[in-house]
Amino acid sequence: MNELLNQLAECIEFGKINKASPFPPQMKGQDGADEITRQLLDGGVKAQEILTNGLMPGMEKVGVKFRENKVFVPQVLMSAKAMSTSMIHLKPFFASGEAKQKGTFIVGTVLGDLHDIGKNLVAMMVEGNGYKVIDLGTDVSAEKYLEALKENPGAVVGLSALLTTTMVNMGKITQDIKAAFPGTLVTVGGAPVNDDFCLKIGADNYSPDPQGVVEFLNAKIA
Ligand code: B1M
Repeated sequence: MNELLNQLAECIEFGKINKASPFPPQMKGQDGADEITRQLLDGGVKAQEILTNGLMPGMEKVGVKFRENKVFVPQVLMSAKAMSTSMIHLKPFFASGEAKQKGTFIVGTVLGDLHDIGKNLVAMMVEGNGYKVIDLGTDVSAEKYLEALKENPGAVVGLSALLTTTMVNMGKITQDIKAAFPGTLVTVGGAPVNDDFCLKIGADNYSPDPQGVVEFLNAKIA
C-alpha cells in the first residue's frame, strides 16, 4: 500500500487526474489520482492516511516548486484538480468525522476586490495540505468574515487583495475580526501587500505565496 500512496503523491505533484487524462505526457495511460484513491480505499487504507501520506506530500512538493519558480500557475491548477478529484472519494469520511482535517481556514478576497486567481491557489494549496477550507469568494465584507467565524470558532482567516485601493480594507476587516473574536489569527497576502503593511494593520502574518500560508498554519495549528 505504501507504493500506492507514493504513486498518489506523484499524481498530485504532477497533476495526473485520472487514467484518461493526457496530462502530464510522461504519465499517459497510467492510473491517476481518481483510480489510485479508489484502490487505496478498497484496500482498507483509511481516508486520514490517504490525506496525510498521499495528498499532503504531493501538494507540499508543488507548493515548494511554485515558490521556487520551477512550476507555474497551470501546473498548480492541474495538481489542485488531481487533489480535488481524490478528495471527492475522501469527503464522506471527513463529513462523518471518521477522518479529521488539521483545522479550518476561512479565506476571501477583501471588499471591493474581484481578483480571485491568487486567492484560489491559496485555498487549493491549504486544502491539499490537510485543512478544511471555507472560501468566501471575492468582494468579502467584514460582516461575512464575522459570520463565517461565528460558524467556525477558532478558524484562521486569510485575506487577499490585489489592488492598492482595496488593500486598505484589510485593516478594517482585521480590526473587526480581532474585536469580535479576540485571538483569531489573520494572515494576509496579494501582490501589493508586504510585511510592513501587515504589521501596520495588526495582522499576524504576511505571506507572498500559498506555501507560506501553509507553513504559517502548520506552525500555529498542526
Ligand atoms: Co486587475 N489589476 N483589475 N483584473 N489584474 C491588476 C492587479 C493590476 C496590477 C494590473 C495593472 O495595472 N498592471 C492592477 C492593480 C494596480 C494596483 O492597484 N496597483 C489591476 C487593476 C487596476 C484592475 C481594475 C481596477 C481595472 C479596471 O477595471 N480599470 C479592475 C478591478 C476590478 C476589481 O477588483 N474591483 C481589474 C480587473 C481585473 C479582471 C477582472 C479583468 C482580472 C481578474 C480575474 C480574476 O481574478 N478572476 C484581472 C487580472 C487577471 C489582473 C492581472 C493581469 C493578473 C492578476 C492575477 O491573477 N495574477 C493583474 C496584473 C498582474 O498581476 N500581472 C491585475 C496571477 C495570480 C496567481 O497572482 O493574484 O498576485 P496573484 O496571487 C499570487 C500572490 O499575490 C499570492 O499568491 C498568489 C500565487 O503566488 N497571494 C496570496 C494572493 N493572495 C494571497 C493571499 C495570501 C497569501 C498569498 O494569504 C491569505
